[in-house]
Amino acid sequence: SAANTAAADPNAPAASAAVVPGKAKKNYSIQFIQGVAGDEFYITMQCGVEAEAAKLGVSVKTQGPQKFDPTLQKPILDSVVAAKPDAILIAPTDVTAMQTPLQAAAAAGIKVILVDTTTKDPSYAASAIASDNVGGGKAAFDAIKKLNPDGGKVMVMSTDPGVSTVDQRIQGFEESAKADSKFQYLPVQYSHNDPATASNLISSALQKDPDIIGVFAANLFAAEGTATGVRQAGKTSTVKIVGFDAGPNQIKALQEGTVQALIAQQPGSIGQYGIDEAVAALDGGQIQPKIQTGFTTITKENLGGEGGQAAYKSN
Ligand code: T6T
Repeated sequence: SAANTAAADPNAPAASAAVVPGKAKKNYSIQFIQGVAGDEFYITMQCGVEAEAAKLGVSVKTQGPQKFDPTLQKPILDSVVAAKPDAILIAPTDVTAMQTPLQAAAAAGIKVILVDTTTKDPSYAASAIASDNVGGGKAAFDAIKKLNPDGGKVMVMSTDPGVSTVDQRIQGFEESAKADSKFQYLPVQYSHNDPATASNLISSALQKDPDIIGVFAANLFAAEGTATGVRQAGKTSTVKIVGFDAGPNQIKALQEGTVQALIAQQPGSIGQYGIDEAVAALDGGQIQPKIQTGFTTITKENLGGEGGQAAYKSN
């Protein structure tokens, strides 16, 4: 299965997810709700969603909140549920706040497929598809260790507590860092998915601890802001940054040397499998309740090969 492949070799491409029907039995209406609009990770996922929907002959619409924020995502979900689509693909923005609204959507007879993030108790969902985020956090630590084998102070720049994906990445990174006596793990900073906030937070952190040797930036916007802050502090040569995600700005930062490694997810595949599972659930076919997709560690060295192919689309 995809899960086994990812566990055995994080660099292996995710195996094909589902028993994929050639065509859906009906032209179902499916709604995709992103974690946030305008994020290249979810834009790439949308491409996967739309391509698979066209292949299987179902209709899909996409929308997302202006910020990665449950108070903005919940009203979108509520209006989508009121329109009664056959299925909803959603990346919930908070493990707690989105739990009850999603349970209500499933109780209304709509098939719910979780893509990327999850909630506390996802038992209402027909299927959940996500990266190996704990594994990705561990891979981020391995990348920092490779760049700085002598160890030192490391910290994580996250978005918000309660976002399942980034919390799992932190968990993986923290476990690895604490297991290695050469490294000192500093408290996580929360930048609210805002690059300017991440930039300010890393500037202050570097004033307090000028000997930080590595930062794991747990998503695209955290990485963007961290790179800016480290560059403005003139610390690019001593502070190694490993970012999660591979949007166009992250690839540029890697090329310019302001970021040293990226953990690239497979958002297109997550979207594709999301549609497969929605159609399987609606057709009464064979569902895979849990699918784990892989990731690739990209550095300047492998950017032209497999790494380059892992980059996200910007539109
Ligand atoms: O890292 C992705 C996604 O996996 C995460 O849940 C939220 O942030 C991103 O969308 C990147 O901005």
